[in-house]
Amino acid sequence: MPAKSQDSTTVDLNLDPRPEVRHDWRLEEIEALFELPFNDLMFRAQQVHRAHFDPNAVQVSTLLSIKTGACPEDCKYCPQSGHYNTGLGKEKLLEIDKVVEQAKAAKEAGASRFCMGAAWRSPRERDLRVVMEMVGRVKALGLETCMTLGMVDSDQASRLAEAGLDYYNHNLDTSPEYYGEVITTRSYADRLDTLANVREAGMKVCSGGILGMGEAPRDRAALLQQLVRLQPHPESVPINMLVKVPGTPMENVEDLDPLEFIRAIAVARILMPQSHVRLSAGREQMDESTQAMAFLAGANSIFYGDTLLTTGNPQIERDRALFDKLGLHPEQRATQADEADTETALAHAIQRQQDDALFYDAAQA
Ligand code: SAM
Ligand code: DTB
Ligand code: SF4
Repeated sequence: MPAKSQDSTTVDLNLDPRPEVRHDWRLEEIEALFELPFNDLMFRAQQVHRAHFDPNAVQVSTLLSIKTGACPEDCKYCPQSGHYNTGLGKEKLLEIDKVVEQAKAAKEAGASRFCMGAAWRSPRERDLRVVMEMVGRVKALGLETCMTLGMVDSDQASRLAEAGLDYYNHNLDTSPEYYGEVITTRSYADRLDTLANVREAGMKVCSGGILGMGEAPRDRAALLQQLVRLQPHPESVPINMLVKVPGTPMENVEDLDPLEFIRAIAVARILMPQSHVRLSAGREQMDESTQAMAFLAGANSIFYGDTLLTTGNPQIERDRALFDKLGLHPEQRATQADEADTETALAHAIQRQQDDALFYDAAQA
């Protein structure tokens, strides 16, 4: 629990809101931010937020599970792990046309980014070819593209980048110290390797974690410290509140105080001033005031649409009403560079279709 007796007059609230972007935050410094009086922490987070972003703009992404269930990994939070019985069926990789249809609907509903997730340890060669084509087709709609497919090596990352993938999501999930309590089938170092491969390939990095998995306050600070060490900081930092799914080992874990969750968002905002911090999974279970506080703490991105990957998310109408109440608006992405990107993606998609047609003709001959 933060020290409630701290005299807020001792906290310097006139700090430069645009301090140098740092990667060397010490754990004690991060813990000290967590322990600030709540109002001081929120004030600082707002200062930093306003120095870098339109405070009323929220980036809007829509998620789609393109391959659901029967994952070989044992992540204790995850409804899609094949190790637990969560009643989720195993599905094949969705057809490209179906994915494009969903992406179009997401765009029409107001999303600027389309995130495609697969329950894989890492993509296999034949799947990679398919998802590369998906990227081109979705990007050609004028959407930013994001994928989360598990671990990728440098060759896979380069090919995804070449296909036009803008963002790759791979979460660190928790602190290095708590990690072993959550996942045993892939290591923290594996995750850092994937993030390095994504960065080296030139894609934008989306990486964050899950809170409310029974971790200690120090683990939340240590997770943020790991994220902040990445150079550059991840462009997108999803902060998920655990969605407790029956059948997973974490279904009965104790609730995290929502104020502790808000504190983590505020600290993430201060540590990574130029990143989009996403108020990610768990909004369905949050009241409007908690979500409003998360935006006040500097969250400026959400998942939008009735489902996340396999669990519920607020209905679109509810989110529209919340945005109206709070005077928020979706962040626009249209820049000339983006439009040029879209045209290139269209050209790549057409080229790949032609290549594939040749490939199949040759194989059938
Ligand atoms: N299989 C890939 C992987 O793990 O890299 C991609 C999909 S995985 C479902 C993406 C992320 O969703 C996980 O890293 C985790 O942070 C988040 N997630 C999964 N189940 C969750 C839950 N029950 N509550 C909150 N976040 C969850
Ligand atoms: C992230 O950090 N959260 C999203 C996305 N990245 C892929 C996933 C949340 C999944 C919640 C559980 C489910 O719907 O299956
Ligand atoms: Fe598989 Fe990803 Fe779920 Fe872990 S989080 S079990 S890797 S789908």
